[in-house]
Amino acid sequence: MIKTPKIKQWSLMAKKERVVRISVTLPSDLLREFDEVIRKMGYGNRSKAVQDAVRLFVSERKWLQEGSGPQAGVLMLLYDHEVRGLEDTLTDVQHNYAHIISSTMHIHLTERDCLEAIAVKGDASEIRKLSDELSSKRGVKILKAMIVSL
Ligand code: NI
Repeated sequence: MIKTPKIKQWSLMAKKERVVRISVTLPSDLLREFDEVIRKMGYGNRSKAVQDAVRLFVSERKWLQEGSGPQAGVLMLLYDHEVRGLEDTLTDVQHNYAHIISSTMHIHLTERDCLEAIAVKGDASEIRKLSDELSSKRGVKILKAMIVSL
């Protein structure tokens, strides 16, 4: 049997998969906003936009549920560097996970806010542990993850 990488199988499947019609109830304001956004993006029809939105949602949340296996991506962290000891703590945590962190980019956003983009590659459970440790620190305002399974 020829083994193709998972990511390729997935994109092929997305193209060939049979489609199913569903009916969804939405608040009218949300639908209006959705239509406005997709119109500006140049979508010709709602179905394609909904498919893309669902796909994005699935890939964004799925990594959190996968117990193990290789993953890669970026953790984006927004924090207040004036919270005492936070910067040192975040650095310490990252040193503990040096085996899965390829690089970190630090951006001084405002007087107080710092943005860090942490590139990660490693086992799902390790990435999740790192993400949880970072986001639970006082002074960390947002942690967003963009992770794909390999
Ligand atoms: Ni900074």
